[in-house]
Amino acid sequence: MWSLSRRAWLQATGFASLAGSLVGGARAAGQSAGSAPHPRHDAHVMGTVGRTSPDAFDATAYLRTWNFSDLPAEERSKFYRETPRGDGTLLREYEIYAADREIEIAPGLFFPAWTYNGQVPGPTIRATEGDRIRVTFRNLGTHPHSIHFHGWHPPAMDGALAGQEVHPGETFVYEFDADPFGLHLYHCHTVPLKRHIHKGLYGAFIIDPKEGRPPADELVMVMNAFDTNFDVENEMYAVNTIANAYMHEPIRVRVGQLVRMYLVNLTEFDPVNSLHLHGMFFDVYRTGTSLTPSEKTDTLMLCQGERAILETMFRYPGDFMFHAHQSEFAELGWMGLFRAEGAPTT
Ligand SMILES: [Cu+2]
Repeated sequence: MWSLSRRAWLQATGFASLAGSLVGGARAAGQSAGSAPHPRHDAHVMGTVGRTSPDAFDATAYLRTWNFSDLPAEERSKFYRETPRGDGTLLREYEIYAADREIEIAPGLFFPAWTYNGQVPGPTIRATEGDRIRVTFRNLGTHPHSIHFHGWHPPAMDGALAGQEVHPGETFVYEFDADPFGLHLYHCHTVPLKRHIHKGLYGAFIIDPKEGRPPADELVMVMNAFDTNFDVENEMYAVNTIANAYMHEPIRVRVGQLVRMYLVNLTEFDPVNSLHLHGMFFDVYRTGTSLTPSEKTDTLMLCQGERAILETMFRYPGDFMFHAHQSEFAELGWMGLFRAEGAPTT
């Protein structure tokens, strides 16, 4: 079991950006009063050193996976099936289970998570407005859990009311219509809630409008964080669990192609999280159900549980940084790169 203070953890995992700053500061202090006190940053490599194993969780594959689309057909059918209905909609059936599992959240750093289907975030669930969703939930973990979906559903399907927790070894079937369209989420709603969510029981839930959205390269991005020493404060922040995953393996996009990010904030213990994208602006469709963007910005702040769909088009090839605009979060793992390829559009 890891039990590290924030500072010890930084040192242990080699967060070079902070280490570089400290080295630079020491050098600056040694300079004469007359010289410019500008710190040097010789070792200014941002982020973690080394890689996590992609065998257990592949952060790049997660971006573009929904309804278990990463699995071969036969394997996929064990977890996801769709059946046409008479009215043109689909019955979408999911097999979701809760399981305790140690997950690697930074190179060599393991967190004792509670997971949906062995991964954090859980599998992305995606339907079209009007579809029927049926989720068979098995609790294979050691604590009571549930699944609480955002969106319209009757109270019996809420997963949050008294007596609705699913005990270890038990099964419950959630069934409801996909309504309304928008970017939603799902999470465990068993008390103590902050612990059950923070341990990793959450995922993205996308409902597409019937008429669809314009074609785009679509990415699921869940802002999350981990309290590795259980002091009700996070030691590590990320988008999609693994610190700096996309610094090491930039998200590849095409210049001139519409990029749509499904951004969900499931950070526990901090009231807000944010995303800032370098070198461009994006359209924002905030939590709700609308096809009209509410703003055009380069920085977005979301409260815990809030979501936003972001759309943009890269104009120039090259690397574009994105990160939480809370500097502390960024330096504790929540930073990545887009790598745009293709000829400039302007
Ligand atoms: Cu739970």
